[in-house]
Amino acid sequence: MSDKFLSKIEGASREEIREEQSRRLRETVKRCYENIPFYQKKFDEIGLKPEDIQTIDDITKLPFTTKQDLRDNYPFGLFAVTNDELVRIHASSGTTGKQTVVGYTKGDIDRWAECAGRALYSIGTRKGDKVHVSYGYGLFTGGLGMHYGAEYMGATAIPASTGNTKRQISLLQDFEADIICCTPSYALVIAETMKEMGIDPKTLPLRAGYLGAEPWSENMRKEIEKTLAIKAYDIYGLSEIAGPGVAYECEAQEGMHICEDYFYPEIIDPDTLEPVKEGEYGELVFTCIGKEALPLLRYRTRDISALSYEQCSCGRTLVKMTKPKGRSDDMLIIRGVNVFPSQVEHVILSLGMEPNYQIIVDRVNNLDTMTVCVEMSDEVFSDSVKKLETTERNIATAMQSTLGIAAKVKLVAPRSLPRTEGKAQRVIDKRVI
Ligand code: DLL
Repeated sequence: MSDKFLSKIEGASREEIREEQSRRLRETVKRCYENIPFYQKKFDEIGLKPEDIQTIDDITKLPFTTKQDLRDNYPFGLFAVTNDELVRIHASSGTTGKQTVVGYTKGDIDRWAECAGRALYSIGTRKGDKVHVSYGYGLFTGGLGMHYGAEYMGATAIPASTGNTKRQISLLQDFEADIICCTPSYALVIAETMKEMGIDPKTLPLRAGYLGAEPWSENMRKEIEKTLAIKAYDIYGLSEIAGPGVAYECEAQEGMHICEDYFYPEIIDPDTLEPVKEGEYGELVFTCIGKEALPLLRYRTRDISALSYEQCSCGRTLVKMTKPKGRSDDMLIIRGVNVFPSQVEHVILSLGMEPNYQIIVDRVNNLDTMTVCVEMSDEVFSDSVKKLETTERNIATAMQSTLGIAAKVKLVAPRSLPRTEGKAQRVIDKRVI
């Protein structure tokens, strides 16, 4: 370990990084071809042999992988190892019956912990510091990801998990945490609750927050820094690739450094699938070049971002990505849970309702809210008020169990929702982030 960075590679020359990437890509491609029938079939279809991949520049010859491929191979079909080598499983939040399941070997967990550890180190966390982790612990990668990262780099992890904000604040006071890890929206809830409790955030030793798992703006950063009296840093990740720590903002805050020795990034045009020029926005694609259990090739994240290879003033040479500025699909992130409008539709239709609905997402008191307006048929419309209330409740219950988050359901009059000639506007996102 150097003093400046947690891992030497963070400051290595571009040639050294490329060499390491090429070596790991060759290994990964071989591993995929030999152990994952899905990839073997894809390679054979396009006449690609593992030996055709020699350097990192050959990566564009490889096929893409999508979330649908993970779903189609649910739960373990894309794993390159047998179950006895797995030490952990996570799953993505809020999907229907078939979730996106990800697995890790012991080595995968170590490398992921290293990435989350690099992140914490880069914002000045050191041995002796306490890291209060308020991301959810569970199938979601946020809690355990940052927990292992803190332990890996020698700090003290406080596994607070989510919920019970007043208790979280007492813990922050009593244990004197230095760093908090949570979603940006939850950071604001904590700030607001502190105010209600009459606690001045400046009286706490808390100095920084590692905030991510959902999109947030520069304005939100300012608001958090002011109301919580901390420095707010961005951290990015996705379960398919590892979890938090795939990319992280350092103290210089000039973009998020990607752990590109483990997760090789590309930016493509989501329509043509061709790479775009450096600095241009497009869809972020990752190839896991240091994963044993789930080494995904050219995984389409759907996040829209841009890359910069300009050296950072912190001295790190690792490529940087901009804050994701949207998605190339219709996935919504509501209170940290991934929600697809198609899931809402599935619930509504499965309960015999009409396929006319609208999802209204808003942010009230810094927390995301979701209201689903469902149009009634003439028949349902003539039901008694009591029966309509029961129908609303039934839809809400089904929604909660399918999506994993609560949604308010409002039955609306027949033919009252707007109709369009083209694509229906299913989602109205009123959040200003
Ligand atoms: O959200 C992992 C994570 C946990 C990242 C804690 C950071 C902190 P998933 O639930 O699989 O994993 O969701 C991944 O969330 O594709 C992005 O669309 C979005 N996302 C994650 N981090 C950021 C961020 C975790 N910093 C999806 N800014 C990703 C904007 C983010 N969007």
